[in-house]
Amino acid sequence: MSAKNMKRILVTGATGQIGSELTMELRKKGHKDSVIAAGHKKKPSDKLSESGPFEYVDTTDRENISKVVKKYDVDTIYHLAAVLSAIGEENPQLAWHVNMDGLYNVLEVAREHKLARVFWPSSIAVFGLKASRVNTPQDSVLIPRTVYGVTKVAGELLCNYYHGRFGLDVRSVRYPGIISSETPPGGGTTDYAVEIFYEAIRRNHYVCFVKEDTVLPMMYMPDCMKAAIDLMEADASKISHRTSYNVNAMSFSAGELAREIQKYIPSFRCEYKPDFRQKIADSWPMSIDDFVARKEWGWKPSYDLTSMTKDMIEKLSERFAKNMV
Ligand code: AKB
Repeated sequence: MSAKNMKRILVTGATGQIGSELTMELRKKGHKDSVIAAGHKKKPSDKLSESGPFEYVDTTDRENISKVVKKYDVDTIYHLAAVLSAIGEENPQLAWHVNMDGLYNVLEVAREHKLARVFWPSSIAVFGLKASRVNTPQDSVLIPRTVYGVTKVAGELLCNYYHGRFGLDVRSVRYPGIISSETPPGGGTTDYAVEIFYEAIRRNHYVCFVKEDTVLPMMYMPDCMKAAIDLMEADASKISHRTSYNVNAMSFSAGELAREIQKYIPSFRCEYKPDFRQKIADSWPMSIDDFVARKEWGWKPSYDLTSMTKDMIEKLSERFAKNMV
């Protein structure tokens, strides 16, 4: 790729669960200096700060985003900075401020500077009790119970508006719970599906905050990154949904996950003590129908419960052995 045509990408939320790995993946795919990682308060890992540019950016401050976009001549933003569902329920005002003002600022900066493309993740949290919980269709009733879900529905509509009104090429997927071994998630309802691996390896014991038979849709990090990158690289003519796409990978209960882990760590024991997050989980789909994403831009995940668990145990065990956790 010539230097002139090279994309200059800004990743907000780059110290978070998805951002930390997606930044490295994008750097691997292109010139490392053309992917600018942006975090807010958290110190970046050495890997992140040594492999390319890093900036502190508060996405609730539009001028702050604008400055970085100008400094690096950014033409693409992956806007991942967000407050997740459980923290959102503890502090709804913060969730609204960070999620809505942050997205609005990113869209405004993208409009003003005529950026080529924006990626913004929505979530299965857009669905509520009025949507069918099994194979939830792409076009369903969206009446979420959480403020996080409310910000995701409003965000989807705002993205769709910016596309229709200003021609901004904004793209989005509705992520399920994301499972990964590099950076733990912070403050989501699906966090148990990551914590369980850390505690199984560290202590052979985990107290799970949802019931054993709670089923939710999940996705492994390589597929999570693939969904974002494939959608961003798809020809614009293939994309008919400018709200957000359902993307499915796997669905399992907390008990099924514990039993899969026991195949590698037979002494592992999981207890179930549901807390306020159970109610959130019970309002979300158990599985989602992603027919539209598969048809329009060729979405196809690679990992299921078996292959994800094997890879997670291997990767995390290695990180524990090297004292990297
Ligand atoms: C959360 O649990 O809040 C997130 C999500 C499903 O969007 N992981």
